[in-house]
Amino acid sequence: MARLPLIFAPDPRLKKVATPVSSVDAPLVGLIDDMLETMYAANGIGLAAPQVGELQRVIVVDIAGKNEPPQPFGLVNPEIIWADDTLTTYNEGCLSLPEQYSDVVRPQAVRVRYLDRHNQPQEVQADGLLATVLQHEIDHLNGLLFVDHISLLKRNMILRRLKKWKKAGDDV
Ligand code: GNR
Ligand code: NI
Repeated sequence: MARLPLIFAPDPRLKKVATPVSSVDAPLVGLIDDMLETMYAANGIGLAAPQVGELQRVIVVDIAGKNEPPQPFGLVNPEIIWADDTLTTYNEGCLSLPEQYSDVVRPQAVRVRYLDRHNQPQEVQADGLLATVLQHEIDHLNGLLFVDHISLLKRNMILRRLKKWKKAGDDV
């Protein structure tokens, strides 16, 4: 397993539509495990392959709390096949937009079809935080960030703050 370097907005790779995986093979399982390691190291609860520069339709999630056993989840070619009409608001963050947060409105529950690490089709129905994170990660596969769901004013504010954050880091 290896930790992969994260990329940050406005990297153009974060705006691309990722390619479907044709079959889940050993190298792809390796990518899933490296993404899980990268997510845990960054204290994230989700990670999409484009965030490590891999334009493939692969996401990982683990929303288990600090004092719970880990629940690693790898989803390949995830697809939302049902979304609740009821919406919910969550204060979202993103490893590609470090230290920036905003309320985002999304369906409060979704059903997702995907391939697991054994190349088997699976479905998961989720609500609450897991539903939010699954939608956030699937957005990444379609070139969308959480800031694409908020007002232009708030988006520009966040992108401007991020530029400052990057500059401060470069100066160290
Ligand atoms: O770690 C993360 N936390 C989070 C909090 C609220 C809504 C979504 C997320 S996902 C984010 C990790 C990430 O950027 N995944 O793409
Ligand atoms: Ni993200």
